[in-house]
Amino acid sequence: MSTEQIKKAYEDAKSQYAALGIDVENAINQLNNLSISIHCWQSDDVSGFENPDGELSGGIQTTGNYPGKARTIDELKQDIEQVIKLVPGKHRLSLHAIYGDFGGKFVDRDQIEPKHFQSWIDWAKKVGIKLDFNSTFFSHPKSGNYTLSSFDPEIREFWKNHLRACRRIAEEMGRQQGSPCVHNIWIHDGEKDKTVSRYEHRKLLQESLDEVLAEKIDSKYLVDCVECKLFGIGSESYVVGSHEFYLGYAVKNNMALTLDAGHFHPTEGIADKISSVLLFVPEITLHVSRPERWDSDHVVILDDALLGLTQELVRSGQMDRINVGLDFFDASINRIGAYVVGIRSTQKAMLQALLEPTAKLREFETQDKNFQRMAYLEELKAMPWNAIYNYYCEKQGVPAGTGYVEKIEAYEKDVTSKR
Ligand code: RNT
Ligand code: ZN
Repeated sequence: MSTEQIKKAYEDAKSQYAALGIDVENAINQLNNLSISIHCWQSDDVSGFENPDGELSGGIQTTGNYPGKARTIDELKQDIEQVIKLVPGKHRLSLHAIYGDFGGKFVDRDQIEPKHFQSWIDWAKKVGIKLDFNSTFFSHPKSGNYTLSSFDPEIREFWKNHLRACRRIAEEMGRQQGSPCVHNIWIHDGEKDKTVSRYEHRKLLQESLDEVLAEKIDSKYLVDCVECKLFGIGSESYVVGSHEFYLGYAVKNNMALTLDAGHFHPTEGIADKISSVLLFVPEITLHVSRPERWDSDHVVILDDALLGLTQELVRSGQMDRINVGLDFFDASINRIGAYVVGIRSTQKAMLQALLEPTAKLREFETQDKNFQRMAYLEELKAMPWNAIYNYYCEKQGVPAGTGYVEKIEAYEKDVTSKR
């Protein structure tokens, strides 16, 4: 696509949207304000740098063995730098605790400190992105079925210390970058089969969290979130940190809740949860993901679930209380390609939602004109939103259309295929 073609298609699309009363430039500006928190773990199949050859546990699994995964911090940084060249806008990077710069030494999870992440903080400043953080409870000898909710007080203590350490690291990131670091807490605690002590473990989880979160940290620097889940591999029957548990916990403690698109019943989406949850918690963090029949963490594509979600985000009018993060990992295809498609599809869904004549639709709704509402929603699907996205890419100096494919092929030839 030439610049001319992009411009022409944009002007045409702009006038079509203007006829519906939509200000396209305003939509582009709002899309440009959306900083997506890019998860670091698509680059290396969730291995991290604590023990890169160790086994993944906690129910997290990657399938595929596509060549070229990042093996070092430098390779990961290089990959992320490549990704951000191929997507418009300014984004964030979400690190897990196992991605620290441990200088080739083994540093146990209860011993990690801000200094192990200083090189990340410096790099992020250099490339102009902000960081988010995740404590890592999985893939460790002390994380069997239970961590913070274990009956064993020593195991609980170890993980409480990990959580304390992670909060301090995230706080330091937030302080140095001048933007709160979103710290996500996800634990895999649970069991494969019918569990009898459900209340007891949940009570322990509540106590562990209460104890650690009692250390108050300024929300200028740190936003803690808790992520719920219905089931995982190896925890099919019982997950301690269920939706009810964390929704209750977040509401009671006035803290942020993380909703992962793959963490509910297979036919249950997260879109309709947004407008309820926002009434009761100060912030929501999203893990935008694509469950294919289960919490499979497929690469995000522009599907109905994603569009339904972004529509609810935009319609809520509360974007300043919503952190949009990604959570997928596919080891079977080019990993840079996976990132770029996932990010761009999230943006495209967001843009479509921003290009909706919501006021008009609400007017139909209040007048009981439900056929009219349906007709507009149907027609909107085929509006030329992609011409607006291409124009946005062009303006930002990143490839429009399929232009990123050849860039990724070139990067594969020059970089990842040589790993
Ligand atoms: C697992 C959760 C969690 C992880 C990441 C790696 O089911 O979704 O968010 O995917 O922390
Ligand atoms: Zn998640």
